[in-house]
Order: sequence, then C-alpha cells, then structure tokens
Amino acid sequence: DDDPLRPYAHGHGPSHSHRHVRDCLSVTGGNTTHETRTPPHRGGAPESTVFVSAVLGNSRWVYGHMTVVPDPLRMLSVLEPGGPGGCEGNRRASVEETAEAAGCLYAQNGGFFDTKSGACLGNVVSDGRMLRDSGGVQNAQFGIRRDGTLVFGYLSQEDVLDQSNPFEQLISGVVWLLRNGEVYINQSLKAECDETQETGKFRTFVDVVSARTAVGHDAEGKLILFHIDGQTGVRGMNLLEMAESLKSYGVVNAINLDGGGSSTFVINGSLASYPSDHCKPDGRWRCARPVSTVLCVHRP
Ligand code: M6P
Repeated sequence: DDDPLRPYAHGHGPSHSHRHVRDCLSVTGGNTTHETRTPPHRGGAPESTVFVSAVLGNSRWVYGHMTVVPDPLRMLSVLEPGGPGGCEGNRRASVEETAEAAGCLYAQNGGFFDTKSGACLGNVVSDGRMLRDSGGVQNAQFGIRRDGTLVFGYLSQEDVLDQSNPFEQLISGVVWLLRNGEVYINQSLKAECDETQETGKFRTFVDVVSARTAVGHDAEGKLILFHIDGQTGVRGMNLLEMAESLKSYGVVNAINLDGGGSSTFVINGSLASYPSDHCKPDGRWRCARPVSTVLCVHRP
C-alpha cells in the first residue's frame, strides 16, 4: 500500500470495523502533529517530591511522586529491560533491577509491552540506539532529539527515523494527556491505536482508576516524571484526573505511559512505591511487576 494515509493502510478491507482500522493507522511519510520544546541548557540537580492528592472532593486520596529533571538531554535515558539487548530478547525486569544496574537516581517504568511474549511495543530509542520503530503506528510519543529538543505527540515513521537531528531517546505511550496546557484525551481517543494497551476497551482504559505513570514538561522546559500508586478499578486516577493533576502542577505537554501493576517508582535502586500486582505464589503480598522499558534519571 503506497498511500500511508489511506484509511485501510493495514490491508484490512472495509468489512473490518472502522474502529480497528482507525485506531491502528500507520503513518509512514510526512510530519504528523506534535509539539516541540527546546529547553535552555541549565545546571541543577534532578529532584523528586512525594505528593498526596485529593480526588473528587476528598473522597479519594492518591499517593505518588513527581520528579523534575532540569537538563533532560543529559539526565534522562530510556533503558531496555534488564540492560542492553533487553528488547531484542523480549526480556522483562523489575524497575529496581534495570535501574540499579544503570545507576539511576530515580526511575520509573516506561513503555507498554506484550504481557504474553514480553516484547517491547512502540518506538524505542535508548541513548541514541534505535532499537525498535513502530512503523508509524499512531500513539502518543515522548522523545529527546540530539540537540535537546523535547518532542511530545504523534510521529510518522519518517519523523521517527529522521537523521538530520535524530532521537537520542524515544518511547511510546497511549493517550496524549496534555497538549499545550489543555487536556487532549478526547482527541487521543480518535487518533490513537488502542491495541498497545491490554486493559480493555479504549474508553475503559481511559476512564478506569488505576496506578499510572506519565512524562511531560513544564513551562521552563524541565522534564516532569509523574507516578501514582493505585489498583485497577479500585484506587488511583483515571486519565482525566491525571491530566488535570498534571495541569495543576504546571505541566504543559504530557503523555500517559504504562500503569496498573506496572506502575513502579524507584529511588537509587530501591522500590519507593506500593505496586498493585499480587505476588506469586503468595497473593497476600504485593510485588513489583517485571516490566519493559524504564525512564532513568541519572547524573549528567
Ligand atoms: C492480574 C494480576 C494481579 C493484578 C491484575 C491487574 O490479575 O497480575 O496481581 O492486580 O492483573 O493488573 P493491572 O492493574 O496491571 O491491569
């Protein structure tokens, strides 16, 4: 199929549901819609803060961390699960394992993955190494280009593979939460491929309360990592609540990364969150899930 914007670009005929075809549209050529921000080069150390937020007029309390990274180009890396070769090997590793080996000051889980095969999903660029490209499948992306430009939003395969100012780091989420300071969830529901997540119907994934993670930037161009604890259907935030929280903290653009039992926050290689996954074999306790890629905040 030589026309990337044809609605049936995946080769599915019109007999397939329109939703499926629309959701997993591949855009190979040209620019798709995204926002860029080039932060001023700055010093300063990354800092992480703990918050307890009231949701729905104090009927729910949500616990989490917000980490501010002043110099994202030099302080933020996308890491493969368990170290280099992790995506190729369909490995899964706890965030503690991946972060400790890499010496991360702060780390949280990142990209979605196939929970059966362990395969990394979406685009993955780690410290300048292009490990995977999604073929232009439309999901919310976060990347840092070689000159330090932060990129949030949708990318064509051509944007992803661009060599004039290549990506140093790139990771795929599902749902562009905030675009230029405004909630962008309804637009995301129309634009994105929902096969990247396994929670259920796309609307359910957006509306259910759960543990969540996100990445964004503030008005000064500092990178913001956001993590909350929760349990799917019981505790945590839905995506609108998370988008509104991020907005209230001054975040301008943000995308949603993997959550639920994957949501994990690690400080200096030690678990600093309350994961929702039940331990095996003793389900009385909660264990950090072996996950896929990690966002690692490190020294410059
Ligand atoms: C599985 C187990 C549980 C987990 C549940 C929901 O049943 O792994 O421990 O709580 O999935 O997981 P998630 O919130 O990631 O959808």
